[in-house]
Amino acid sequence: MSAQPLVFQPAPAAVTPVVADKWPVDAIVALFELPFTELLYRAQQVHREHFNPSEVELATLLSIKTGGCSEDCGYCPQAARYDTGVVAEKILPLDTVLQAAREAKAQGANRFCMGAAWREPKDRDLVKVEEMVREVKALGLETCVTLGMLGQGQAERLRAAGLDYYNHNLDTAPEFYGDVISTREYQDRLDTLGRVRGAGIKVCSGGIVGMGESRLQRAGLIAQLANMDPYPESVPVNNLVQVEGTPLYGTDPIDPLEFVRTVAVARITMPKARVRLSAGRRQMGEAVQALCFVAGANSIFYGEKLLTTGNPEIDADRALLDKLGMRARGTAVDARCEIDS
Ligand code: SAM
Ligand code: DTB
Ligand code: SF4
Repeated sequence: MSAQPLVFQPAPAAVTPVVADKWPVDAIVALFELPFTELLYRAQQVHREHFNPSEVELATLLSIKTGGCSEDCGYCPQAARYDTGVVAEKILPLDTVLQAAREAKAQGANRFCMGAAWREPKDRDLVKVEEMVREVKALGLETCVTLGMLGQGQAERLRAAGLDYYNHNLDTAPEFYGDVISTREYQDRLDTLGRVRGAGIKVCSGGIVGMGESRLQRAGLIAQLANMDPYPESVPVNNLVQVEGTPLYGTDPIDPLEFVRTVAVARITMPKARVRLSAGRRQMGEAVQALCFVAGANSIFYGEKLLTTGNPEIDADRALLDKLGMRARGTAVDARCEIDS
């Protein structure tokens, strides 16, 4: 048998598999376009597969560093460049933070979220936040911080301090983002979320509606979140709190039923996430909040203040939950267990 001549074959080109998005934007728009009752029915079905529909998580916020921020987020009262009446303060001392966390726990909060008006934390600030995380966690509360963009190694430091969640919102769809913020890019936000995930911290990420975006852009925001692999464990849906002096003050508010639709679509596309009915509840009324719970919201900010603006009084929230026959997470005797994500 004659030897086969050696023929050099070019190495096959590296093939990068194209992974199709789990939730294409048009599929999300189609959900938004369902008849309202059909959409809420589907959302409630998905919700009941993974959660007890009568149970709600209570997350208390504290601004640990208020105002004087260098960024230009068009919604934010804490940006130094807007005249909103918010006075810049230094980072709070540890004992003030711990006092607030003890009070939150006494009021029945599950999670304590600490927010700072920074573009990104400096390393010397992070040392103080690490201490806060350790001590708040030791009180038996879940911990969350939102400090802006994280640099190399910072997420790992927070994780080592015991941090459970990092909040960093995408805020809106990529194509509307530039209308709202110019001092950092959408990709910067995605990079920070990648660092948080990479460090083993649970991701809390959502956005704001009612900033003048279109329905397509609301669907675009949800597509960004729902197509992350894995999607965030916590998804805050904020309704813009309009603050005089910010560029977005005076924007036409979103139709309340469109807000409810947004919550329902978040629930359907991210079935195991905690969907938080976040900022804007004070302006919302009880009936719209009740619809949001039917649509699958199962977390709220709890306590009379968000970061710088108002939130419903604790007594009003207790009365609302009572009226709806709902209970705080962890307090129900017969609570069906959450299915871990
Ligand atoms: N400075 C950090 C950052 O921007 O990532 C953390 C604090 S910042 C105040 C956290 C989030 O609060 C923002 O990303 C935005 O989604 C939300 N937020 C700020 N002002 C708001 C407003 N007026 N209405 C609704 N949500 C708001
Ligand atoms: C989130 O999604 N909403 C919260 C929290 N994460 C940090 C902040 C809402 C801020 C509302 C305006 C204010 O009170 O300053
Ligand atoms: Fe600064 Fe955060 Fe407000 Fe933007 S949202 S201005 S980064 S505090």
